[in-house]
Formats: sequence, C-alpha cells, structure tokens
Amino acid sequence: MEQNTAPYREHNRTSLTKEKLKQGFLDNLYFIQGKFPTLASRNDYYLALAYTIRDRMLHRWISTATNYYESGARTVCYLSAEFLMGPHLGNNLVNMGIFGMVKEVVEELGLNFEELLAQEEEPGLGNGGLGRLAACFIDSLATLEIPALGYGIRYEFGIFEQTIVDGWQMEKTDKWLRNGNPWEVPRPEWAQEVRLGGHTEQYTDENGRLRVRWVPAKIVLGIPYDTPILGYRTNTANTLRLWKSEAPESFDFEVFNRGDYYGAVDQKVTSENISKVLYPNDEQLSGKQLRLEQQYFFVSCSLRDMLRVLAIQNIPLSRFHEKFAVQLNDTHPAIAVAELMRLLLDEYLVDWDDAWEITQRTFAYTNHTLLPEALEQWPLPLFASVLPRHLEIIFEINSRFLDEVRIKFLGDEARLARLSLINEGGERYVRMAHLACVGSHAINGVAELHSELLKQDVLKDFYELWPEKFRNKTNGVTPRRWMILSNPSLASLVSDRIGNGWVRDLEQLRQLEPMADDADFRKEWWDVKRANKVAFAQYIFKRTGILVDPESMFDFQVKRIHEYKRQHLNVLHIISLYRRLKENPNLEVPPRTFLFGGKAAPGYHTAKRMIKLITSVGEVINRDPDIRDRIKVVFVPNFNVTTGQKIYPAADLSEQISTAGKEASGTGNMKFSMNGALTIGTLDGANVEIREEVGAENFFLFGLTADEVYALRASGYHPYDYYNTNPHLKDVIDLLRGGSFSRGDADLFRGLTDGLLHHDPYLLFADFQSYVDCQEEVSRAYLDRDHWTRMSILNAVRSGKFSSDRSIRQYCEDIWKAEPVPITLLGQNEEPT
Ligand code: GL2
Repeated sequence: MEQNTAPYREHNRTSLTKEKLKQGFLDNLYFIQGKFPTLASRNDYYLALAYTIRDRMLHRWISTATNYYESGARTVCYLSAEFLMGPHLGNNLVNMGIFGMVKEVVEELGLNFEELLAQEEEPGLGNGGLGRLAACFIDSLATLEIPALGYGIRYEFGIFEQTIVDGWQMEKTDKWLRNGNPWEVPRPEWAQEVRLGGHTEQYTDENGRLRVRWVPAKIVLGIPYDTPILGYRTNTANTLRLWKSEAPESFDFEVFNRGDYYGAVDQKVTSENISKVLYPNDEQLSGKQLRLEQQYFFVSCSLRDMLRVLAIQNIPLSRFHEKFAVQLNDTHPAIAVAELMRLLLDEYLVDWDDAWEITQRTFAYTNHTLLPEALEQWPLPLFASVLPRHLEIIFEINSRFLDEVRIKFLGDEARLARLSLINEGGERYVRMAHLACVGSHAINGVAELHSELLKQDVLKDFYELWPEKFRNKTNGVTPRRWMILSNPSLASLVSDRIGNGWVRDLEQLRQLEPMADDADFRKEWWDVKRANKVAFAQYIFKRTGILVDPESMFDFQVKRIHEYKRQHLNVLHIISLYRRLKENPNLEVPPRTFLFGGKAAPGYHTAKRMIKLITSVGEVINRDPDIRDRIKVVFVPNFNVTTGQKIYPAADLSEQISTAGKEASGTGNMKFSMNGALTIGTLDGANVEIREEVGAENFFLFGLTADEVYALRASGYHPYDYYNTNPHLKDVIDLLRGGSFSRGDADLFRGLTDGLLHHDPYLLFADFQSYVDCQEEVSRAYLDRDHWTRMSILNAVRSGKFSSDRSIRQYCEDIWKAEPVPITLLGQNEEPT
C-alpha cells in the first residue's frame, strides 16, 4: 500500500513545537495512561512524557528501516549478551536536540523535569564495562549513520540492585520492567524457534547424500523486542533487538492434550527461564547450563533473523557475509560460529567448504579479558546435552583446523594440544575463545597493551598461525551520555568557546588547549567542577547520611569490585594516611574524600569482604574527632549508569590502579578524564594511551609495568619480604590484623591479610610504596589550585581519542567495511496536508 507520509510531520504526535509537545503529552496521559492530572502519579507523567518522545522518534525509525530496506546496505550486527543502556529518556532528548525545549514544556505544565527523568528505571542489562561498551557502540553507530543492529537478550531481571547493610553488600532483584517499558516494541510476528537438547540422526536425502538431522528435546520461542537507537542529531534511528524466551503454544498443547497439565505448565516455566535473569558474574565463568542456553538462544534467534532479512531482500545465501558483518562481543556469542555452520549445512544444504567460507567472512571477534578464569570453556557432557549437533560440527571444524596446523607446524604435538578447540587435559572442555578465533576473519583486543598481550600470551599460538587476523581497537565512550547529558555545565562552557562541533568530533576539544593558560577560563572550569561536587555531596548525604565537604578533593574508585582492580590497595593507602595524620596533625595534606562504588558478584566472597573492608575503615575514620573531617571514606551504593552520570562530573581524581597486564582496557578511566578528573594509575589497559594523550606531566603514574610484573613473578614473588622490610606497610597490615577497623574482631579481615602476606596474586605489596609516594604527589599537586585546574583542563580537552565514534570509525574501516547510509525522512519532499 502506497502512503503519503507527509501529514505525520505536523501531527500532535510528531511535531516539535512546544504547543504540540504539550498537547501530545496530555493526549498520552489521557489515552495511554488513562489518567487526568489530578489522579496521575509521577510514573504516569514519566510514561506520558516518554511516549511523547517516542512518538517523535518513530518517524525516523520507520524512515531508517525503509531507507535500509531500499538500499540493501551492508549491516553491522553487534552480538552481545549484555547491553548496559542506562536510562533512555534524557539520552533521546539530547540526541534529538530538544532537551531544553522539553524541559521548558514540562515545567510550564507545572511538573518537575528532573523528577520525571529520575523516574525511569534503568535497563541494567549488563555487568560492567563490556555491557556498557556495547551501549556506547550502538550510540556511535547511529550517530555515524551506519546501518546496524544490536542483538542481545531481554533479561527480565538485570543486574541486581545493591544495598549496604551493616557495611555488607546485599542484593535485591532488579525489577526494571515493573512500571512498564515505553521504549520497546514487541514484534511477535518475527518470533524465532530455538531448539535445545535431544540427539542427532543420520539420513540419506533424495540425492543419496548422507545428512544429519537434529531431533531436539525442546523448542522455545524467541520474541524480539525492538528499541530505537537515535544518532546524535541525525535522522538515523537504528534498532536494538533483544530476545525474550517464551513457550511455543503448539508445544504446550501437545503435552496438554495428553492430559499432562502440569507438564505443560512446567514447559512454559522452563522456556521462560532462559531470558529470566542476567548472570551477575563479571569476568568469571559460571559454568551453568542455563547460561549456555541463554547464549545459544539469542545467537540462534539473531542469525535466523538475519536469514529472514536476507530472504525479504532477495539476497542469495552465498552473499550472507556481504550483507552482514557480525561482531562477537567476547566469547558469549561465540556459539554463533557453529550455529551459522549448522544452519547453512543442515537447513540450507550448503556444502561444507562454502559454508565455512561464508562463516569466516561473516564473523569478527573481540576479546575483552586476559584473566584466565574468564575464558569460557564448557564441559563436553554439558555441551553435548544442550547442543548435540553443534558439538559434532565443532569436532569437524577442529579436525580440519588441526590438519592445517599439522602442515604448518610439522610434528609439533604440544602446539596442536594448545590450539585444539577441545581442552583434553583431564575433564574435556569446549574452548569458546578458540572457536571464535577459528571462525573469524579478524580478532581484536580493546587497548594497545591488551592487544599486544593477547599476541604474546593468551592467543599467542593463534597469532603465530594467523598474524594477519590480529588488530587493535582501543575502546571509547560516547560523549553524548558521558559529557552532554551528565555534565551539562561543562558542555556549555566548552560550546560557548568552540561551538558544538566537538560533540561529533571530539578531537575538536583540543582547540581549547590555550585556554588552560587563561585565568578566567580556569576559574569558570573550577566553578563548574565545584558545583558538580556540591550536587554530589547532597546526593551522598541523601543516600548514606554522610556529610562530605565539597572543598575536599573528590577521589573516586568506581568499578566492579575485583582483586585485580585492587580496591584494597586504595584502602591500604587510606589507612597509612590516617596513621600519619594521627601521628602528625600538622601534616600538610589537602582534605580528601575517598569515594568507592561498585558491585561484587554475589558468589565472590573475597570481593564482598573488600566492600566490608572499605565501609569498616570508613566507619572508624569518619567519626574520629582527631581527623576533623580531613579525610572521609564513603561507599556509594548501587553504582550503575545513573549514579555514574553524577559521579564522573564530580571527580577530581580517578583511581585506575589495577595490576599491570590485568585490565584489558577500562572505560571508566576515559569517562573520568573527559570530565576533567586527573588519573592516578598503573601502565595498564587504556591508561597507557590516556597518559600518552594527556601528557605524562598531567598523569600520576606509579607501579610495576606488565613486563616487570611478569619478571617479578618469574623470579619468585615473596610478599612477606615487603611486609618485613617496609615499616609503613607493616604498620597498616598490623592495624588490620589487630582488629582496629573491626571493633576488635581480629578475624574479620584475617582472610584478606593472610592472603596478601602469603600469596598476594595481584602484587599489592610490590606496588604499595610506589602508590603511597604517588599519592603524596597528588596531594601536593592539589594544593596548587591553578596548576591542578590547568591539568584538569588538559585532561579533558586531550581526551578526543576516547570517543566511541573513533573506535567505531576504525571498526568500520578495518573490520566491518561498512559505510554510512544517510537517512532521508519519509515525506520530506512532500507538502504537509
Ligand atoms: C571487560 C574488561 O575487564 C575491561 O577492561 C574493558 O574495558 C571492557 C570493555 O572492553 O571489557 N571485560 C569483561 O569481561 N568485562 C569488562 O568490563 N566485564
């Protein structure tokens, strides 16, 4: 049906005048929420506003889909088990360029705009950096007008909500959908069937060829829920497509008709379980069957969805890899390699060699971690019980692959064992990283150092086999959410001087470099930071009851709680400073507020005790009258995207203190630097590149390098020797061991201190003195406000490299070969009627 779309432009639901926005808002309150103002709740108002904005996004969304359909453009598919989106409303307003106008509209209606923004439950469908990276990437893809889809799982429960009770972390389920989600549109007509379990059978087809049939034990339905993703001030609205699992009705009925009502109900429940909850483990494999089912579930739905699109666009199957560039965000979706092979071989009857060529040309793999405990492996029996056909295919891929290795490295049996897709040492496992490497044409790390270490260590054998597959793509973050939305005062200070071209081209910030020498500008810069700190101090008081002084240096470490990230090294320094202040009240150090935030995986007991350590040390210091508020320690509960938006703009100092060689990249480090915080950090992950960009003189460096860490371990590391020879360190550890921070309970932190004294796998003791010395340098620097502000300005204006737009441009050029497709809005050339 042909349709004139022009009338939609001046409609109550699409027009961007203030009057029409008001009318649209009131209409939505009435017709969607079924309320009038006296009865409406804050949530009703939020939803009415959200729908008013969504209405205005739909024209772009529909136009984008139409343009893509007509151009048949190459499409990037970003497969990720996590998308940590954060609240949509504010971001959509920023990207549409109507934030200010909508704020006015809402206020003219007598409502509190900030309250309505805060009403949105954030979709926390990710654990940390990896999931948030996916969110920044889809923002940049849309902004750069690249045809792209994000594919993932619509978890009913996202990352748990953290509360702190008696200093310990408590977890509450995240019921983010309970008040409705206005941003998603279900598309049941594009549901996909996913098979699980069962066995395989051989049969001979009509041409006499031996084929394999998979007879599954169960089938679940995947229902796509689509969310529009706007580019910044472009017409592009791409799609985030998240799959929800449901029981297929026909299946229910079969069991039901056999009279087994409870069996049918059971099946419904187990089917819905698949997308029920996000596993809250960060860089730790869970080994659970349900997790493998989740991975396969969303991968299978997504690949079938691509095949559906290919069919509608009449593109032959042999050109699958020309139509789609599929990125594997870590190994979570790596089963896609075997699934695409299975679809091509068993369902589309393509020959092995052709299928394999399509597969390899389709996929590219990003590795996100060097931690051995995070590399996914599935026990063979478990794998076989969930995906029997895929295991056969993986064996076949492996046998052909190992033949290739045998020829290249004649007689090198040890290498074959190391490279094999199957880990045969003892219990047998499928190695998902190996499957991803073999099935992809490109493999990348997420920061220069990380990509080098992959080549030298974790993926060394693959590098020696296929050096041409390896590259680096340093991470980035979106300046739309992490500057404009979260730090509007800083953004307008910048735009007042250089216009707003920097929002799409962050390198333009460098034009402000000379302003670092301008005293007036420095004053304005300081005032913005100061106001952000005042706002954050109020927030802290509300959330924790702790009063902090906005004059003090705000020193943040926010990220997942992990031993390798070394929050406890930060605590050791705090204790040593506390000790020195008690001994010498005249010590010349600026007042400092040490702020921590981050979640611990519920089963990671050491991490949970690290939280208790932070809160316990805080409890003692915060009420010690000798300290007179010169230092405070605060644990900010429930660190997530929303709290992050308040934190980065309020930071003076950013703690990036992981053991060198352990943090693949980090992205919080970039958000801090962009917002004018200085970094104290090791030469790890992207810190290395941040220091290169902002200048060594504007970065506080300490600690061993990755090479030194390696050498120290190789020569035998004895943490006890550091304890014995460094009286400051000994003092700190002895205070902890004596119960000074645990109300005399010498056992509370015994596990932590003994672990450090006898093992210290992350080398806290080796780096302790260097860290403490560097912190002294930080304190001295903060006393010189002018100089500090200068460094702060230079950090922000030299952070252009860390825009996710730069990362995405590089992925497009080097890996995806994807080009922008500018969108013409439908009806643009037609007269409104
Ligand atoms: C991580 C890395 O630990 C982190 O350093 C990196 O910045 C992000 C994004 O590339 O990926 N890997 C990982 O498994 N999680 C991360 O945050 N969860």
